[in-house]
Amino acid sequence: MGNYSTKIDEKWQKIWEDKSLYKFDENNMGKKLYALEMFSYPSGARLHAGHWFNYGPVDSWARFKKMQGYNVFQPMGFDAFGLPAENYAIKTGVHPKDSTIKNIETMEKQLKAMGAMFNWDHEVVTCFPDYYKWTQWLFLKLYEKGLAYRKKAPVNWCPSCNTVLANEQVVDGGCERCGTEVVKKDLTQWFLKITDYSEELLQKLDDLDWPEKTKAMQRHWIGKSKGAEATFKVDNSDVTFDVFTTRVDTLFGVTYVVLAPESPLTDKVTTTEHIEAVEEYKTQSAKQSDIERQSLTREKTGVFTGSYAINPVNGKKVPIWVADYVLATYGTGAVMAVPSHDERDFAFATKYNLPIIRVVEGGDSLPYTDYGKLVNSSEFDGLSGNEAKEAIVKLLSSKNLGHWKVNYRLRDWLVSRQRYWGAPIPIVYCEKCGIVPVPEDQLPVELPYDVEFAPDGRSPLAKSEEFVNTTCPHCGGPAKREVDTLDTFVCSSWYYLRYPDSKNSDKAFDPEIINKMLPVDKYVGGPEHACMHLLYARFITKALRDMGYLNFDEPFLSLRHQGLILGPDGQKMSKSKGNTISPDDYIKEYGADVFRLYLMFGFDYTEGGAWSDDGIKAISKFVDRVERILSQCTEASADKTTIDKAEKELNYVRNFVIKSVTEDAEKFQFNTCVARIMEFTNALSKYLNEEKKNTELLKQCVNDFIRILSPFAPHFSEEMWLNTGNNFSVFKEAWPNFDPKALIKDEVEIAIQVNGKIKARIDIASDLKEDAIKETALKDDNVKAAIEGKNVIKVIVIKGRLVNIVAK
Ligand code: ANZ
Ligand code: ZN
Repeated sequence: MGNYSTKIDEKWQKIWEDKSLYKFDENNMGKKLYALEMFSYPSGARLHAGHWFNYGPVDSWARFKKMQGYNVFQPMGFDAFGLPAENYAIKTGVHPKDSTIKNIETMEKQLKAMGAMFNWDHEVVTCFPDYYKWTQWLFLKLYEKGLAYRKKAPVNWCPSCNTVLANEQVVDGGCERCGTEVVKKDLTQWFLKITDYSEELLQKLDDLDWPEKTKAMQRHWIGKSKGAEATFKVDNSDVTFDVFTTRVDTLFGVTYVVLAPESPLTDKVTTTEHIEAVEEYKTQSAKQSDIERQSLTREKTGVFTGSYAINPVNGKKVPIWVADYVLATYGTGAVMAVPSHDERDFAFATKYNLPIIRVVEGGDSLPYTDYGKLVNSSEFDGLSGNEAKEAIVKLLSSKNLGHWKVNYRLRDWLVSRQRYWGAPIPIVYCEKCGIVPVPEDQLPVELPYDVEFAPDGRSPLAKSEEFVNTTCPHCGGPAKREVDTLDTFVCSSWYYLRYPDSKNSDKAFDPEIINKMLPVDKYVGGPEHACMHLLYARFITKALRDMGYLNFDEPFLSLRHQGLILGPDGQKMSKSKGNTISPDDYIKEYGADVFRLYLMFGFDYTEGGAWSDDGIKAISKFVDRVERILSQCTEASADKTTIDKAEKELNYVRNFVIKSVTEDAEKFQFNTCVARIMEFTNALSKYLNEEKKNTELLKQCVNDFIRILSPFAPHFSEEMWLNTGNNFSVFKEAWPNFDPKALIKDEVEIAIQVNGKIKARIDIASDLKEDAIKETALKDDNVKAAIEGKNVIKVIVIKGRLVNIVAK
């Protein structure tokens, strides 16, 4: 048994803190490195293996960068508003503020036990007034700039969480948090105008060092679509409307048009005898989610409005239908239907016996959704898809009946929440003055403590007379406060800007500091944030830039996602399955470094995988072995100075390992880093068996070994560094360099096969020419015996590895 334990952890954590070893040096901005892990939610379930997997390996990476000379800033904090604390309060009666503060205390302790280089003097907690004051300030700035607005709209409502949700928080038709099916409600809510930035949010993705999959998800979510708008006139009426289409080349194939049930146009065009059916249909479709409505496989439904529209290109009259496969919120909320070349239109037309006219050649049957030469399209017949689009848009625009058009799927971000535990929206409603923003010098609008927060679909703050009733900042008359709180994603959309200047009481942050400290150089967190936090933060950065508070475009230049650590059964950890791994117990037993090393060695960082107790035991044994070998290395006595083969081999491994670990750590390939360090351990152990040892070389090896191990096992390595006669601290040391010359082997071992069976292994000069290798191989005694009496038919040389002889 080795000496390493939590005692060693505690000893070094205290020394590090006493000596402020990890303090960020504000005077060395040239080498600043902002390493950021997504901050955590202060949950009663404490710090779990997933948090550890996010923070531990990234801290190792940051330590590696520190040793490379970077001035590392690695802050930590808490995303402390939100529903779990409120739901817990409803269940237990413990106030969200009290439970949150208690959870933060526990998690801080746990995080400290990890021994990461966190800059605790920069901690932020989003539910404290000194933070949310500035979240409210941010909202007011967006409002001033026209980027926050209030509107009545059909919004997503989670009946279980009793609040509205942003589009991004609806996953497969369900609430992102609880999975309950989301319904539509007409409500007046606050929105942030993220759509003003659709194009930039899309374009700038190209330059980011982010996982391709995450970029693809954002691209898809932003959903840029290039097409055209064409204007249809309602027959016997002055009403006209536009449709958005990506296939304007199929305009001659339109046999009906469809309006979304919620489109204001629907009521305008519906004739008297169809009102009843249309109203009935509207009620039905309000109950469906957008996902259901867009599903390709779902049975199409719809009703006729009684009106007809005129096709702008050929004057043909086509019926106007209402159907819920058309969404009111996309394009113009109206679609020209081409059943011959669109699957949904085809299914609909088939069901309701509407005509189907082919206008594009190709395919055996309809619908044919690819491009091809036009047919049944009068003067456009014979044109290719692109030619036809150009020609038809040209014709339409000459008649003022159409033009090119780009659409985005991205919608504005709904930020009102009908819940208690969040930052109050700093707005007052005055009978005389209308919407009045709370002046900056009156911030924060404090969240009152004594509130009945049991949810009933209304905002809990509405029940607090004391909170609601106020005076108008503008006219001094009676006014009422906004009672909704902000989506917690607003709090987390700017926390990385607060960290470097977290104590500032005059401003959200000092632009001078922030412009030097940001962008974040490496951001690490879960992939589930792809289209929420990671999109919101980019938007807020751009908005603040345009208001003059920042001078950079993107908050996170380089992003990595950690994988998921599963329970020992390979299932997602959950209390109900009883397969959760509590880091605390393991740390008590093995020490923080063994826990961290196991996470880094046992899993591919971006993949994760199933927990294994055997795995962590093996790592614990490895750490003990390292301790033993290092002490044997230091105790070995000097016997000689000449350089022999064993020394060369050890020196080769040493340099190879330094090179590999440097490259792999950079790429977040931590498992191979640890594997290489294990190889180094084996090489040292082997060399210790030599009868005569070069202690100078051993000393250098031990020195390098501890330095490259230190980011991965920080406490243990400090102890080893001290034990091997060095001065505090290994983290003040430079990361070792490798000697490229030591990596050129002058001899290599190759295997010789005869008819597929290995007959010999020989050492040859590594620069030996192919012919000479063949000759040497054929001269070997074992080989000679194996080919005795046979004809050598072929000799194949695979350089540096193998000679293959075929003989019959
Ligand atoms: C006629 C047509 C013919 C279409 C054809 C497609 C194929 P993206 O790529 O997603 O932008 N569309 C337009 N607005 C819609 C809405 N509010 N709800 C549902 N569908 C809508 O898709 C654009 C296509 O989706 C448009 O092109 C339109 O159908 C439909 F052979 O117009 B198309
Ligand atoms: Zn007023």
